[in-house]
Amino acid sequence: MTASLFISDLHLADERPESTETLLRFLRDTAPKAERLFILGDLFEYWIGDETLAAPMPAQVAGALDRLGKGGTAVFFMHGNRDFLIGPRFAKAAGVQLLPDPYTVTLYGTPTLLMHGDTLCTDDVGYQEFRKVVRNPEWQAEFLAKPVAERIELARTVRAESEQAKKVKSMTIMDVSLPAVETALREHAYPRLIHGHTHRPAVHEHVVDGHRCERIVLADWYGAGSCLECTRAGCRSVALT
Ligand code: LP5
Ligand code: MN
Repeated sequence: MTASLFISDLHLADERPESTETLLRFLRDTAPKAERLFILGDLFEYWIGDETLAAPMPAQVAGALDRLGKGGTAVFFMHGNRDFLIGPRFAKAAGVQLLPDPYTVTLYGTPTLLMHGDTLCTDDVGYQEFRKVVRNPEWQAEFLAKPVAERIELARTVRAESEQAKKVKSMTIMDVSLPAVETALREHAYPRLIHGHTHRPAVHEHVVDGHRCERIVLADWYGAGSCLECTRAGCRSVALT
C-alpha cells in the first residue's frame, strides 16, 4: 500500500553512531518503498551552517537522502530548534525540499498539519524569547558570517545554557500547550496534526470546534529509531533496528 513516512528528533551526532547507522539502514531498506519521507526537524544534534557538510557524518547522511530521492521517494525537511540553520546548500546536496513550519499536506484524503512542535510550547516563555532572536534573518546572517570555530563554540555554550535552563522547568511548561494545539488545528487543518520536539510519543485526541482530531507525537531516536507510517488505512508507529 502507498505510504508516507515521518521521522524527527534523531539528534544525529558523532558521539551516537548507532542512530546514524539506523538511519542509513532505514534510508536504504525501508524508505524506498514509500512515496514520501518527511523529516520534521532535529535531524542533527545541532547545525551551525551548511559548512558542516564538509564533515563525514553529515555528508554521508546527505548522500543517502539524495540517493533515496533519486530512487523515487520525495524527501521533505522541516527545521527543528536544533537545525534551523540548515540551508539551501544542504537541501541541494541531500535532494530535499525545505518545508515551512507549519505545513499542511493531504495524506490519502486526510488533511494533516505538520509541525516541528516547538512553537506549540507557548508556556515556555524563555525558549520562545530565545527562538524569536535566533529565527530573525538578520541575526542569522550575522551568525553565519562568523568563523565556523566560533559558531561551534557558541552553539556549545547555548546547548549548555539550555540544559541548565531545562533543569528548573517543569514537564508541563516544556510540553505543548492545549490552546496552541487547538489554535493550530483551527487555523490550518482538521483533523490531524503530526509533530515531534517533545520526545513524548503518543496519539492524543482533541475535539476542536466539534471536530474530532488526532495529534500524533513522534518519538526521538535516543533509545532506538522509529518512524510513523501513514497510509489510506491510517498511521502507525514502526520500530527501526
Ligand atoms: O533542544 P532541547 O530539546 O534540549 O531544548 C529545547 C530548548 N532549547 C533550545 C536550544 C538548543 O538546544 C540549542 C540549539 C543550538 C543551535 C545551534 C545553532 C545556533 C547557535 C546559536 C548561538 C547563539 O532550543 C529549550 C526548551 C526545550 O527545547 C523544551 O521545549 O525548554 O529552551 C531553552 O532551554 C532556552 C532557555 O529557556 C533559554 C536559553 C538561553 C540561552 C542563552 C545563551 C547565552 C549564551 C549566548 C552566547 C551568544
Ligand atoms: Mn526539537
